[in-house]
Amino acid sequence: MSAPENDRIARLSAAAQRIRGYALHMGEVQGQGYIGQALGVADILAVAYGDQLRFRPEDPQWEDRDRFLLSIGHYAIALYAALAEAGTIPLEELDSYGSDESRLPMSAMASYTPGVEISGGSLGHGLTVATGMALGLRHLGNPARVFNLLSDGELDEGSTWEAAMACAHHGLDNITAIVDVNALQADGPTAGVLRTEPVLDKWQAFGWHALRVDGNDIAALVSAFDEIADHQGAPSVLICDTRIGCGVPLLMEREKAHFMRVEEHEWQIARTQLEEGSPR
Ligand SMILES: Cc1ncc(C[n+]2csc(CCOP(=O)(O)OP(=O)(O)O)c2C)c(N)n1
Ligand SMILES: [Mg+2]
Repeated sequence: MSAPENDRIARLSAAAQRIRGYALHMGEVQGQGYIGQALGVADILAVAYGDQLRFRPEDPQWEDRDRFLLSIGHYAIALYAALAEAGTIPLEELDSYGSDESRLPMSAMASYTPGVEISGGSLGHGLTVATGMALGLRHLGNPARVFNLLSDGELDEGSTWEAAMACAHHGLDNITAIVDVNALQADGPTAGVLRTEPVLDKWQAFGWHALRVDGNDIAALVSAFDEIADHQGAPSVLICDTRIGCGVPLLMEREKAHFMRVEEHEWQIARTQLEEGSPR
């Protein structure tokens, strides 16, 4: 790898670790939350916000911005951490996470938070909204791109596949779906709730340019996103296999990881493990 490329990976890896740190901090404010997912998608968000998206942190409504749509409202903690790293949300504001007067509710809501494009909660709607936005931008001749981060649980929803068909039909190459395959849902392992594999083949069959990478490998993410940015004529999907709790072994080992409660004495252990750069 060339020296500038090494620098790029090192810079994004450091950003991902800070995003993990911010997520842990917010988790500690509430004592619980969707912390495992945030640690799992931190690398994806670091590359998206630190390398791929065109946006102005001080002007979240800039009309030429690339749109990043989080359809999984419960991953809000991950998005706030990324927006703090990007400079859209002041770092001090993370202390208010989840409190009554806060702009940072536990489930993402567009009207509350700068940089949050859509409200989440009801799963399976992000890609439908993204489709409309991508069509609208193309109609206006606006070169901005639309990214949608969705979960493997959202692949259970018919609306996701309806949108997938529409994107391919309209040749929306300004749209990139990112699927967080953490192999988990609220009711247990994805494979047991509703089998979604082979995920790559399904998106390809729906007419998408589809890639699959280790979603906790920054170098792999960067090269996949670069390839997608150059791809024309069809929508792209980046399927990311991620590890819940990545970077913090204590939390990776939790049995029921969908919603984590972390004991008071465990936060220090989690922080230390993250700072030590524990094996992932
Ligand atoms: C339409 C809809 N159905 C059900 C739910 C309840 N629900 C909340 S989170 C969740 C799990 C979905 O899977 P995924 O997003 O992959 O979960 P995770 O990886 O965070 O465990 C479910 C079913 C919902 N929010 N929306
Ligand atoms: Mg999941």
